[in-house]
Amino acid sequence: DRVSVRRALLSVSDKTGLVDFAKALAVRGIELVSTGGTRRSLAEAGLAVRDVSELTGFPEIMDGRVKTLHPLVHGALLGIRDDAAHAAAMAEHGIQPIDILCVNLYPFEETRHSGAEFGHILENVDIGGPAMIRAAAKNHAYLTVTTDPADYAEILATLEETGGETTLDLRRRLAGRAFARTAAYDAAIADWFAGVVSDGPRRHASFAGRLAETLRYGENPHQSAGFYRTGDKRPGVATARQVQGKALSYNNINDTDAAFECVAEFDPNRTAAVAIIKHANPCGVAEGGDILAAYHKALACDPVSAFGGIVALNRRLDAAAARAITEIFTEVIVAPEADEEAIAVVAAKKNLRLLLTGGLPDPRALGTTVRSVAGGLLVQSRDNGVIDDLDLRVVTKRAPTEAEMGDLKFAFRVAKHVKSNAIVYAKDRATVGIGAGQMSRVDSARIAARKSEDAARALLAEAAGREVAAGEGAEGRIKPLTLGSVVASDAFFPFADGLLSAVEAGATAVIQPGGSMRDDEVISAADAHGIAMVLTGMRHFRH
Ligand code: 93A
Repeated sequence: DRVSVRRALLSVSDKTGLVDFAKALAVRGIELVSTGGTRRSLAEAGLAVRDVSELTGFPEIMDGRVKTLHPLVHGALLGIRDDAAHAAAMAEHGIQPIDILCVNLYPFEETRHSGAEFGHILENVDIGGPAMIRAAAKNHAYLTVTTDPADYAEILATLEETGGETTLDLRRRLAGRAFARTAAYDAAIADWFAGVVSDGPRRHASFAGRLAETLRYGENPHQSAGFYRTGDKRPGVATARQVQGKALSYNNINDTDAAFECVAEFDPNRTAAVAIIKHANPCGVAEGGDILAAYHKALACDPVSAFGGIVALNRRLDAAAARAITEIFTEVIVAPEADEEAIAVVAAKKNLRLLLTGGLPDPRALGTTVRSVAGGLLVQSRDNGVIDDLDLRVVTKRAPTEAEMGDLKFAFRVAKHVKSNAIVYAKDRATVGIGAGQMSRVDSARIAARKSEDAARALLAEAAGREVAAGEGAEGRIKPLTLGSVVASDAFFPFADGLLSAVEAGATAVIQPGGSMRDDEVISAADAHGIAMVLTGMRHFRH
């Protein structure tokens, strides 16, 4: 997978580091070929460099609009060297292979934001550069491509280490960066057009992907919105089949995604699981022997919030579960599959959206998440941390019992999908109190506990109703569901107060990442109350 380098083509608008890079190549005996302005810079620095028109036998024309767009250049970039026919074509047409392509593009982005007029900005749309970059990146089995002066040192270091060769690893990494660069460049052009030429909802087209659907509105009715698909085939809201119901709204799509990603944390071969989501936060998640049992347990956590929620299942929707779910107003049901009978049950609720995904996403899969900030995008790798893969450390005198440990893992799995600060109480593989999105962790803990009291009261009222009908009484039996529960925190407790408020609510074991300056204080507080505590070493912030 090593390729020795004999010829480099350099054509750059940003001349940063150019001369030093070219000099280092020349010292290695690498031949330099260049376009007009780049060639002049190199020649002025005293380097021997051939003009690309010498290579092609064709002059730069049309003010440079056509300078490298020539079969002798693109043949040199695209020819498969190990292919006999390609090699023969190269020989026949006198195509001299290029081993390093160093191109950075006309400064479209800078020009666009410089206040220049339309024609000048348009002239700064590079055509030949991206064509060469994409050709070289495609043919990275042989070529090294760089679009950024920041890469030069890395290339030179590899040449140095190998005595004048490039490695497949280097070429592949640089090819990836090159495609990212041309993608971003084209996105900037599309975005510029969108701001100049009004073309309805397609104005969002600068974001990655294809417009799949124009939505009625965004998060609020005064916001326009579209749904873009990236082409990623993993099961989820973007690839699901909508069996019935009204068109999905912006908020439905966002919440359904949150719901399905959450329930996918639970391996369907191990357990049935249900997640009920409101405003992108779980208001009840549970495991159960079957989907119906899991749904009842999930609903019990916060039946008030579940009204108008999104219900996600990790297994096939059956008729019994469909009947239970359709008893209360639900916006969306999302599941890998559904029985015919279940589909018929859901059909009675005309507006209810039923989405079938054909499978579950892999929580461990790599991926990227993107969000916009004023003037930019924040990009990060997907949170694919899974508790089963973590080294759990018991730090208290008392270790969790087996039952507590099962619930602790369950709660931490859920906490990953709750907006920070996240506090999740769980018992018998069901959430019994969820505190989400608070600025203080203590508040999240208190809210979760209070919600669990409300849920207990609701359950009691329901039981009382039944028992009154049966001539019995249910007075005086109210017990917050958090009594004897465990608690998960998405990030460490900065002070002991958050932990103490969980103790007050009746939790007997705690799971959290650890890593606070005051871990010792938090651990002592746990020991003082006979609480078992487990550290995960991994944080699950979600904002
Ligand atoms: O005008 S182009 O779209 N047509 C071309 O054939 C072409 N070849 C290279 N732009 C083209 N380039 C671009 O010229 C490169 O991407 C680079 O940004 C610039 C370098 O030109 P010079 O060496 O004359 O400064």
